[in-house]
Amino acid sequence: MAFPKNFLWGGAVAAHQLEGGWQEGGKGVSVADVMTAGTHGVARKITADGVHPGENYPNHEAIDFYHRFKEDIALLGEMGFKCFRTSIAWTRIFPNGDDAEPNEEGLKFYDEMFDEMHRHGIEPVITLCHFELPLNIANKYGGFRDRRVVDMFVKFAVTCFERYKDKVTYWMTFNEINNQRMYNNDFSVFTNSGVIYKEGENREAVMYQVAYNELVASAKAIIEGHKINPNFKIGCMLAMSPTYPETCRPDDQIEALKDMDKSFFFGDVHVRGHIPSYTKQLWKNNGWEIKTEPGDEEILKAGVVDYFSFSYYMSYAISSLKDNPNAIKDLFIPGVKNPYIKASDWGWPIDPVGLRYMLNVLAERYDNIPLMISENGIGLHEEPDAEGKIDDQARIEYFRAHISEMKKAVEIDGVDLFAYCPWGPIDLVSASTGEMEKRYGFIYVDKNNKGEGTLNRSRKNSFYWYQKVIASNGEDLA
Ligand code: BGP
Repeated sequence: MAFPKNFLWGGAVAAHQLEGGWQEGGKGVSVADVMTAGTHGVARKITADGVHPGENYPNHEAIDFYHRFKEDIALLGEMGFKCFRTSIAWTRIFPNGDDAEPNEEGLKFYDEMFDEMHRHGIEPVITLCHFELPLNIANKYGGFRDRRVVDMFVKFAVTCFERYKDKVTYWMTFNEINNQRMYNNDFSVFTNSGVIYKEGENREAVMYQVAYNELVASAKAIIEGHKINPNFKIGCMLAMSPTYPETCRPDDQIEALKDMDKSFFFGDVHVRGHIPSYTKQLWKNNGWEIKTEPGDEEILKAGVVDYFSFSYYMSYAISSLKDNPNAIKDLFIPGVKNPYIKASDWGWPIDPVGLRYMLNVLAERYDNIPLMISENGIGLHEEPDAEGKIDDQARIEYFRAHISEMKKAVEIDGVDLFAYCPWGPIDLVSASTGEMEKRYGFIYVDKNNKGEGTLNRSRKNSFYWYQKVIASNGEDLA
């Protein structure tokens, strides 16, 4: 058998993409609540000054998990989930981020949710900050530009650790913390760090400052978490897409190496506990003074992660040639088109072998650290047929190919993989486009991009397929 007996098969979501109830239970407004719906190629609008009448804010209701979590968790239980990754909306606990006391109603909500998971034998895997910072932190403090926000995050983390210390073992600090490496993209710094750029400032330097502050915040939270419960497993979460050189042209190798370093910076600090020399050199070459505080070095060193988790959706290809005709013009996909692989309807390259490659790279770089695939999946256009059935063969094929590669990484390459959480086991709001119709689920939710629909849930064909995969511990992929 390739996978260990206690392998955690599950799925992953984030609070803002499925809960809804954006003004219920004392919840404050988050950065996700002021993002309108976009479409492929049209970025979501950020209305940081508040909610504008007449705009469509898909996260306000999302799929109403806030009221339906029992029914939804029962469906995940029926599929045989061993774990379920979701996040705690910071604004349910500290509505403004800088509140003196936590909101008891918000804390109770997650108590009930975690109890419900345990009733179904599902282990919660909890992200503390998944693109849903309190909007007040973005507007009043400039997000993580302000060092005081580090302590606000740590206070939030400690509140959660203390409250749920007997219900949650697996934690992660910041979701896809390395997305902001694409510093020119307004979406990533806003969702990662609550940052809105100012006219004329050096975006890359700002990004490194906020990233630095977040890495310190993460390390501090990990140190505190281990004091609260030494059995906690606290990890990081990065979006890991291998960057391949377009050709064997030596300059393409350098481009690919430098591109991967932008992500490894985050992973290296999380795992190795210090700023890597190549990043220090980059800061020096550019004359950027990243503000640090006395004691930070010790904090980074002590607050290293227990495991490394990553999302895997695609690989990139990169070229050293300027004006390369194969260049991809997409907000989220750098580089050039890879002629050897196909892409999804949203242009996301589909590369199962890249997953095995990434697992190997991480295992080798970080001395076989325990790994979790905390997201993986494909967004598809889907509609029920006349009998209400959804035959999502393309999803089954996507997962079959990815799990097969993951199996090779475990069985042949010996990587220490302990969990697999496909993204969006139930249809939810897309993070990048705000669409409902970019569907990832094994479970269909009746709601369209305009927000119309009954919100009824139904099982797609992949529901039964994944159920079988879990029951056979990954042996039966037929
Ligand atoms: C990751 C995020 C998720 C999620 C997923 C799919 O970047 O961590 O929140 O949404 O990607 O992306 P999308 O929803 O844009 O298709």
